[in-house]
Amino acid sequence: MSDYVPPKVWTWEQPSGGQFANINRPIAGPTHDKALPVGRHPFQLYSLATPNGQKVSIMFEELLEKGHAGAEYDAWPIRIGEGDQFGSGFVAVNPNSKIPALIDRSGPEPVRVFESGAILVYLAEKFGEFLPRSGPERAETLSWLFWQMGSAPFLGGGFGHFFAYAPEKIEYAIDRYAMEAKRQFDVLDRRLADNEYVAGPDYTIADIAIWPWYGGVALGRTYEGASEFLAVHQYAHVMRWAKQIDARPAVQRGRKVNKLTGELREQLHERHDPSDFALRTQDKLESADESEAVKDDAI
Ligand SMILES: N[C@@H](CCC(=O)N[C@@H](CS)C(=O)NCC(=O)O)C(=O)O
Repeated sequence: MSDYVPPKVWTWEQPSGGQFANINRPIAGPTHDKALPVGRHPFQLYSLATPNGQKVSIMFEELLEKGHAGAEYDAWPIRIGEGDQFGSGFVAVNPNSKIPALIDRSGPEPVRVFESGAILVYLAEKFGEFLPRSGPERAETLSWLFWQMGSAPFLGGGFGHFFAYAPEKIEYAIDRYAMEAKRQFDVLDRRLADNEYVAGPDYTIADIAIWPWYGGVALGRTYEGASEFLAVHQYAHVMRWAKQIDARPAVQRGRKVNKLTGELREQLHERHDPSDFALRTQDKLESADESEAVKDDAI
């Protein structure tokens, strides 16, 4: 038991400890001037291959897979461990200083979109894909999309943080969030018992949002030891769905975009063209930096 007694007023006196403490601040806004790079496509994505970042690169790759050439995009890595999210250019696109953030330059004025859920809806509406246009199917898809937005912070910021990243293992916190994470897996499992995809018979932006988080844990890719600790094999329908989505070519490409860590053949630091996925030349592999300070798998 800790003997910590909270003071009357909290002050920011020391780093909190734990992984990622260096990027946590109690204030918003830019810390430095830095313009964002701009490529040749209408869509400019500023991101990193965390679960939140993967959602958008998977969405772009799925749109391209469906033949929407207008969905070509440039994807630039935002090194959140080095504070890129606090640069003036990035804050102008997302005042919340978190990846992913998007600029659509296809119209007369650039349009900024931040928050992964908002970006998925924006792209789904623009291309008429992965989100039913009306009726109960649309309501169901949006319900699960917003379920992810409200639930995943308990899986990531709660369970993942205290299980994997906190400076000490606190039983109370791990118990509290393991309980909630398992409850959420059960919610998904019951839904997927009767439905091929989360929103029903069709693959939608709800799957695209939920899979990087819950599929990542189910497939043992996120938070080392978590899949065993949470006994994810109990959720047979989630496992079936996670593997099914993992096999999609667009998902396999999208996971690599802006990935700075892990196996070199899984990394694509910048994406500007479909051929970038094939261009894993020896030069690129040799110049890739394996010693990135921040893991980009899940924060
Ligand atoms: N609700 C946001 C969450 C985005 C988010 O938490 N991004 C993290 C990486 S996964 C980030 O940029 N963290 C940097 C920071 O907190 O400074 C979304 O869905 O887009």
